[in-house]
This record gives sequence, structure tokens and C-alpha cells, in this order.
Amino acid sequence: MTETTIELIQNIKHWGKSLGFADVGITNTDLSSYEAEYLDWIKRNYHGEMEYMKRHGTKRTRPHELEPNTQSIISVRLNYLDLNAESPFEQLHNDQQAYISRYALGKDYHKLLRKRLQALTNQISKEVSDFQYRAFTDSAPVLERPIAEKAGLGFTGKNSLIIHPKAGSWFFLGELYTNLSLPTDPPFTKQGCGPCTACIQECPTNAIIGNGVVDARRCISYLTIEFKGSIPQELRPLMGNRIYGCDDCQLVCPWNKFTQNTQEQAFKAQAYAKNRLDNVSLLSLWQWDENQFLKKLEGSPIRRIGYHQWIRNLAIAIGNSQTIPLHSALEALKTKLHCLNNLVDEHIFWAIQQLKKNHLSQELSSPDSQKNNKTTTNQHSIQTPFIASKYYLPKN
Ligand code: B12
Ligand code: SF4
Ligand code: SF4
Repeated sequence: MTETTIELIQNIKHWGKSLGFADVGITNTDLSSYEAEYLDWIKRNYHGEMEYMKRHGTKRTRPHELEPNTQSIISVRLNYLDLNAESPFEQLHNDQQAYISRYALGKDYHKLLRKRLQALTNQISKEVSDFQYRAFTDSAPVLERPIAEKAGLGFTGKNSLIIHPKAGSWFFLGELYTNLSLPTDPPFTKQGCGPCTACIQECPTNAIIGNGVVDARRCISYLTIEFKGSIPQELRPLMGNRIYGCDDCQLVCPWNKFTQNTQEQAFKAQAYAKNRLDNVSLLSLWQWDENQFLKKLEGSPIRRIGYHQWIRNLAIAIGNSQTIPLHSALEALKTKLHCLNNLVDEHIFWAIQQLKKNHLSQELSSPDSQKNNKTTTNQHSIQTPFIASKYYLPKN
């Protein structure tokens, strides 16, 4: 390795960190050891209706098929968790509130991360004359997690996320495919989960079916964000008040005791100061019409799912609530019946039935009715959404 190369990679890491990336690693294009697992995941249909996962064949596992000149990959991570936001634990345990995935409390990360990567390439271009590149974040057939693992940014947890032992997993990944042939960083070879299986056990819908393998079709993140259709009825009660994404497999992960607070103002809940998304009730979100949805969520990743899907998700969460007064919940639900489309109506009808069923069960299990009729209470048990009792986040 020449001195110029050593200096260049030191500079790349230094520039990356000055631009706000928490870490920068370099790897080559050989992802062959991940290919069989990836193709098996597709073969088993774990991708559900995410056709874009299937469409590109081996482009994900063979970077040359996407960008023929690629010699090295620069992998970066950017922390997104706002440790000053309202406690996720309290929001999940209050079924009148909406739980929105932590990555979506602030502004959309795609543009921000891409701009940062662009700024990094500008710096490199000043030093290297024939520098070609392509920047990615969650936007193309790129196997981001295996790349990050190979570049030394963390290990793959049993929840399938990349975890850094000193920083947990609350970060986004991004990459630069480049024509530069750079020395690689040592990969993470030690899988850090040990005997822990918290994420597998505490996933509300049992979507984690093995070490590092997630069946997206059961994952609340997929169901609320990626999936456009009718959410399987057996999964609806398990979704609780999670209306956009899900964080449980990160919240229960002990490595997240070491989470680093985001430095990005754009990712903080404060970015939506007028409608903070970390402390908002289901019924107040339900009242938004489509214009308000679009306006209030300008710049948010949530906008991508569209108003109908947003209302579909909210209907399920309202249907799952056992503490919103029955009368208020039913009144609210009825205001949007026959307004949007059949799919939304079907979820609203389900929510109405669910509320009635749960309230009937509550009545039957009240001490008075138990005195009168001990046997019926057992026939109407309430299906309670699963919420873990122990979460790991750093003390603020
Ligand atoms: C499709 C997708 C989803 C799908 C499917 C998730 C999944 N587990 O595959 C859904 C919609 C469910 C989803 C959800 C989420 N996602 Co997502 N998603 C993606 C996307 C676009 C592709 C992932 C992919 O290729 N999956 C297919 C599987 C087979 O590949 P893989 O998980 O990378 O698997 C490899 C390794 O795990 C390894 N492997 C497999 N088994 C094992 C076992 C062991 C022990 C080991 C060591 C390795 C190993 O081999 C596999 C490859 O062959 C990436 C962006 C990208 N382009 O990569 C973001 C990405 C993975 N998602 C991300 C995030 C943040 C999330 C959510 C947290 C969002 C949320 N809060 O709702 C959840 C987390 C759910 C979860 N536990 O995975 C981040 C992850 C950052 C990180 N720290 O790891 C990414 C990288 C986006 C980004 N640019 O930051 N996501
Ligand atoms: S995001 Fe939620 S539903 Fe998906 S695997 Fe993690 S805990 Fe399970
Ligand atoms: S919760 Fe436990 S098993 Fe799951 S990723 Fe974290 S350390 Fe690994």
C-alpha cells in the first residue's frame, strides 16, 4: 500500500466523520458468501409483495452487475435516534396514542444521506482525478447490511439489523460504489448476540423466524409501510398502536444501551414542532383529511404511504384500543366510512367489530358480571397486543 493510498483512506474517513457520519468503512465487491441466503429468502417468498426485491436477480449480491466499474465500496452509517423524544415505551403502552417508528419522527433520511454522500464525493474528487462513483441509500438493488458488516460497521444481529457493540443499531446505512481500488477494512467476524434471543421472542408478530432471518410478510414494518393490501386479520390485533413501522426488535436489544444520540436536527421529533409525532393521539391523527396529511407531513417519509394506507393503519390501531371510550372511537370511525375506498372500509368495519368484541369482553370480565356468571368470562378473552416489558435505551 502506497503512502498516498494510506493518506487517501485516512482522509476519506476523516471527511466522512466531519460530514456527520458516525462511521465509515471500506470493503470490496465480493458478496458471494451472502448470495445463497439472499436467494433463499426470495425463494421462500419472505419478501411478500416487495417485487423490487425479486426483480433485480443477482444485482444485489454482485455489485458489478449494477455498476461494472466498481472496485471498492465505501459504507457509512448515520445515527437517527432522538434520545430527547418522548419515551417509546410510554407511547407503546398507551393505546390511545399512535406509535410511529423512531426513524420517521423527523424528516426523510433519503435526501439528507444522499446529499452527505455527495459532499463526501466532492472532497474525494478534489484529491483523485479519475474518481467515478454512485451513491446509494435504501434506493437501489444494494445489499446494504452485508456490505456494512464486511466494511466493519457492525455485526448482523438475530433481528437481521447491523449492530455496533459501541453504538447499537439505530442508524441508517449508505454506500458509495467507486472505481477506486482501496484497501479494505477488517469485517466484523464476531456475531455479538450470544445466547440472547430477546428480539425473536418479543417480536409482536413472530416475524423473526431464525437467526437474522425476517419473514417480511409478518413484519409490522412491512405491513404498515410496504404492503398496500388487506392486512391479514390474524395479525391485526398484534399490531397494537403501531401505525407506521415498528421498533420492538431494536427496543428490546441490549446493545441499544449504547445508542448514540443523533446529531441531525432533521431527524429530531422537534423537526415537526407543530405536530410532534412522538406524542400524538390516534384520534387526533384520524381527524386529518388528505390535505392536512400531505401538508403536515411535508418532508416526512410517512407521506410515501399515502393517505388511504395511513387511514387503514389508524383504523386497525383504533380498533385495538381498549381505553379510548367506545362511543368516541365508534363515532370517529364512522366519519370515514364510505369516503375513501373498499379496502379502507373493510378495515374500518373490522375495527368497529373489534371494539365491540373487546368492550363486551371487558364488561363480561368486570367484577360484577364475574359474580353473576363465572363461566362466560373465559369464553371471551381479550386479545391483547403484545408489548414487551423491558426495553434498553441509554439513560438520558
Ligand atoms: C427490504 C427491507 C426491509 C423489509 C425486510 C426486512 C429484512 N429483514 O430483510 C422490511 C419492510 C420488513 C424492513 C423493515 C425494517 N427496516 Co429495512 N430495509 C430493507 C432493504 C430495502 C433491503 C433488505 C434486504 O435486502 N433484505 C433481504 C435479506 C435477506 O437481506 P439482509 O437482511 O440484508 O440479509 C443478509 C444478512 O442478514 C445475512 N444473514 C442472513 N442470515 C444471517 C444470520 C446470521 C447469524 C448472520 C450473521 C448473517 C445473516 O445474509 C443476508 C443476505 O444474504 C434495506 C436497504 C437495502 N437496500 O439493503 C432496508 C434496511 C435494511 N432497513 C432498515 C431499517 C432501519 C428497517 C426498520 C428498522 C424500519 C422500521 N423501524 O420499521 C425495520 C426493521 C425490521 C427488521 N428486523 O429487519 C435499515 C437497517 C439499518 C441497520 N442498522 O441495519 C436499512 C439498511 C435501510 C438503510 N439504508 O438504512 N426493511
Ligand atoms: S420490526 Fe417489529 S414486527 Fe418487524 S421483526 Fe422487528 S419486532 Fe418484529
Ligand atoms: S435482541 Fe439479543 S438476539 Fe436480538 S439482535 Fe439484540 S442481542 Fe441479538
